[in-house]
Amino acid sequence: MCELNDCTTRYVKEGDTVSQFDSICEVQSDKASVTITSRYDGVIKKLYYNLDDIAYVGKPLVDIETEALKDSEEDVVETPAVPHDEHTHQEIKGQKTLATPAVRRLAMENNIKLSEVVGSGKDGRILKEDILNYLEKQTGAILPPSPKAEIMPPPPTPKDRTTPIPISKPLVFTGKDRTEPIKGFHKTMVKTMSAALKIPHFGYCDEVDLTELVKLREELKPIAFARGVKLSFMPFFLKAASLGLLQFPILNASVDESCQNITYKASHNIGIAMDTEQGLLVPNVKNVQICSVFEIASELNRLQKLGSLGQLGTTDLTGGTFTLSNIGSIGGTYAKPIILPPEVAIGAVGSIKALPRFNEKGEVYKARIMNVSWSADHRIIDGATMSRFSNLWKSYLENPAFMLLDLK
Ligand code: CAO
Repeated sequence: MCELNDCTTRYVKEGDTVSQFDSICEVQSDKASVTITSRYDGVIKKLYYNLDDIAYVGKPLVDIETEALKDSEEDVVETPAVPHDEHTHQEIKGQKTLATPAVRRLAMENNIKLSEVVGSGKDGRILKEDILNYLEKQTGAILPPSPKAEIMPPPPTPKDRTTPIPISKPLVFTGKDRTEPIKGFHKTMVKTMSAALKIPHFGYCDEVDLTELVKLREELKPIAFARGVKLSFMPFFLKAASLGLLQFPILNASVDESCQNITYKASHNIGIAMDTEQGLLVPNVKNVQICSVFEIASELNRLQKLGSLGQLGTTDLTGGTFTLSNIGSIGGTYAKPIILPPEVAIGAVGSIKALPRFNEKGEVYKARIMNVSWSADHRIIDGATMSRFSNLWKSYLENPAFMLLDLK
């Protein structure tokens, strides 16, 4: 069967002049998204697809009339299979030009060749500022800030998220049903979740008192921030899970289709369910067992930034061995998480809420309570194991100092 890619952004229209390596469009498969660049200098004669159309791999994408072929025929750029690697790289005369699609768009809108701009970002990445500086030098013009700014605003707090969500498109009641194809990353969700249906899920829930962790994070947050990293609760949840997985390796395992063999994974590549504009994505933090809480936070920041830009690559999205889902950053108390095969366990946490609880002396205090819901593959994991793992995870989070004893 032919692979399909969805056209998600188009940078050119018919009649536009393009140079080699100029961006033509972005396409997205169920694995990754990629910017397609022109192989020729010439004029766009025909576009074969509209935005959101499905482009077929190997079929024409655009016709480009080149100088050499002006009086004969046009060259064709075909839809490539989306590669499974980083997709913000572009080869120019043996050199790589690094820039996000938003920066490429800005350059294109101002007729600037990326190859002429010196990038001030990491590894020579071209930033929005570099384009603006270049333009200022060329024309003396200062561009107003683009609505699709490169610097992302801070992510919304849960409070913001629970306020009514503005509707970008006015809802027009047509009275007619609407059918649309399932595309891009949603196709992955269909495949993964259909496969997950074959797994007999065992569910287990508990509540965790995060009063101490809330205090600790308040202390550490400004320190991490001063070192350029936003410290949420997730890095602690991941580290505590990894310490637990060292004691219960069956939860960080995979089982073959016929259930004959279990493979215990050496790495704790912990996936994080991420709510992005493209839908649910689950990138993973690699080797959590050898990372500090700060390193996990830094990696999570990187994944969140890429997720918000729609730029998560295949390396980040594959190889997970265990998953945590923080649905509580949006809302809710309980969940029924679905295992991502070939993994065998997943946890979902709800919102941290201020609730009355009793201390050891029987006095009521204001506790910070979060619920956790685990699902485990009951073919190879029994309820007692799940419960013991959960108790250990919970004890690390309720008494963060315990973690110190086991941190390497
Ligand atoms: N309860 C209360 N506050 C929470 C919280 C929770 N469960 N989770 C996060 N917060 C707080 C954070 O601490 C942070 O607060 P500060 O601004 O004071 O630092 C703020 O909310 C924003 O956090 P965040 O969401 O940016 O970061 P995170 O590391 O906590 O979560 C991520 C990252 C990717 C898990 C989250 O953004 C997300 O996408 N969650 C949705 C997951 C999802 O869709 N799950 C369903 C999967 S099945 O379809």
